[in-house]
Amino acid sequence: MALGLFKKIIKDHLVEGEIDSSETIGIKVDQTLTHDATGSTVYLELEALGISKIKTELSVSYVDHNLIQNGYMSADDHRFLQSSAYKYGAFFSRPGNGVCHQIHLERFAIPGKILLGSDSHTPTCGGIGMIAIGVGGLDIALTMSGQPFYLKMPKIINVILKGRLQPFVSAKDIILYLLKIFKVKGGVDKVFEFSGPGISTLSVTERSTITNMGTELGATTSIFPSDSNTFKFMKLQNRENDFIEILPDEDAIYDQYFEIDLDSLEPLIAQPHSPDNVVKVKDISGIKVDQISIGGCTNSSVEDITKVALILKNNKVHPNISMAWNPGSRQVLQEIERRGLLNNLLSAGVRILESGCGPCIGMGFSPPSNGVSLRTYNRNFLGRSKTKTALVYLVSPEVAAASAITGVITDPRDLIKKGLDMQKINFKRKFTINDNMIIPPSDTPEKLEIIKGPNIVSLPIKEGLENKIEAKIQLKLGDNITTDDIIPAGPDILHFRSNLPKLSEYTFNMIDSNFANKMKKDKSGIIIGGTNYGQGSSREHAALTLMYLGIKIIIAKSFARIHRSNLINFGILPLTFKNESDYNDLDLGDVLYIEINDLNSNKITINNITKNEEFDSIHNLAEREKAIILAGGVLPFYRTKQHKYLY
Ligand code: MIC
Ligand code: SF4
Repeated sequence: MALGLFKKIIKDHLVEGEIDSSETIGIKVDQTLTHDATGSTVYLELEALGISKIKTELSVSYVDHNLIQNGYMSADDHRFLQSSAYKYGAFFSRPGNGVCHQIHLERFAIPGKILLGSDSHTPTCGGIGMIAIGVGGLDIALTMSGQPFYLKMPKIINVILKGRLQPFVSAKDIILYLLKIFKVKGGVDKVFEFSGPGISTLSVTERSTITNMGTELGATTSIFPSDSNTFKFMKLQNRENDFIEILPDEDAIYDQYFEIDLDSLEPLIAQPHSPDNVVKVKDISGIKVDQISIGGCTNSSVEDITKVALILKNNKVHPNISMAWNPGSRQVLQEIERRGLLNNLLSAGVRILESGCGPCIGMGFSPPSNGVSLRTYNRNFLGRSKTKTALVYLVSPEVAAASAITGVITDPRDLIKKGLDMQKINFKRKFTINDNMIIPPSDTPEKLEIIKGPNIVSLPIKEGLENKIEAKIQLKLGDNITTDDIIPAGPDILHFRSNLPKLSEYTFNMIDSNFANKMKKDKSGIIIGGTNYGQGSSREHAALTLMYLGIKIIIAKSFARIHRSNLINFGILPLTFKNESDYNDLDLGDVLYIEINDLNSNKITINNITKNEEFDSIHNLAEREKAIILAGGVLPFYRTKQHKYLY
């Protein structure tokens, strides 16, 4: 049977289930990536699971999110991660080497393989022709210990690209256009597979900008074929030996088709506070800008920063604007320096930050009060920049650079200069490859010790789910609640990711500053959510802290994919309303009574004791998920080692 690319790769890795169903399948995973903000928990989970050696072909532990080392806590985390990587058999990318996705693409990604990452933007590597999926940390820990990864077989949308982007319109505009059409939940349980004549005009890093931000569609992943452009990229990286061509079968059939005419696209911009709030740049041009930041993992390639450096050449950053660049990787920084372009940025007045996530996750360079910030990143959720009053817009590098010169939001086509044809940026020389910041696994792990600082606390193991639950609604929320809303990041909090009791105090603190205190008093509770509850990052801490505080059940109109899995992994029951209108009848403080009955029936009737009313909910759990929930989560489930899901 003719297969598309995603299904072809899945077929090669299938250990359970059918590719032509919409049921759960099990797949073998080749590679994993973790980073410091999620990775320390992953290594604590390996400890809790009693694993001593990683079984994947390749696992890499990156340090890119919390680089500040203000005090001992993050420095201890880095040392813990480095010693754990040595001990378990992972590669370790040292702090300052760059963002996991950019480095993985440069140095480790291989067409045709399957990569799981404990970060939602793992699909970045889909640009090279591999399946790359963002998941919660426990799913990573399980695959690192040799278990298959289970997912619901997604529907595949074939995005057919035709034509060619016009000057000053870029790959970022393709993904912003998709967000404008499909919105932040349009991709849930879907894969975006790109094809068509237009793909030959896009380099691997342009493709990766698109697959990176496909995450904001809620998609399971996005993928491009591996073709001659992929070979060119791998050759630049001195990795042509890892190249294989993988194309979809010509007559492959997809679940849905969507066509984009690249010639007709224009520069686009996502307005505050959601990546899908997209309009044309020309429709809002002229808004005064206070701050611009470029880099991160969406637009972090040498091509991207070359465009910025060419536009800024012999120009100055407007005096009212503070502009910074956090390079995606050290390789990008070195390459720009070698090509003589770093000087364009420095002369124009761009601040050079360390290679890493930086301002994208609120680690410094926050905008001023009520400030307008243009960012080439992928998320502009309220408060993510750490300035709650700021207005953050998401743009392409071209729009960022043009606006830096004028001081206001600017369509770069208004600044077109003769001879500045961005489409001609073409790299022929191999990049300077320096892997000094990547430490390979140790040959003598038995001689090494894992070093834990005082802030690194082992994980609790939860009891199984009770059959009868009576609990109060502790929070009632609207649509599209993000994991940043549930447990924020930033310099004050990030170092508590390895210290659950401390971290849990910050749960929902941007929405209800008394939430953790209420939970400490009541010790149990239920949360009510709207649609797409838990969108955004993969941080399993958004489930872990709720488990720790005693939340038993979340009833929502719908869930984001990764967060729903994280809830199950930590033994919190995710239920959806059978009739969405029942959401309106629930109020904060209502006491609900629920009988689980081994989750035998997909429908669970809930009794609102306070209002003396009843409504129905649905769990839609696969068999394995039911068993995990009943056991109290993945940790107690796998520790029993007595079930058929153990390989
Ligand atoms: C993000 O962009 O939100 C993060 C920070 O990279 C997260 C990971 C995390 O919360 O640790 C993600 O995207 O998964
Ligand atoms: Fe880092 Fe931002 Fe990318 Fe998340 S989205 S991995 S915080 S650069």
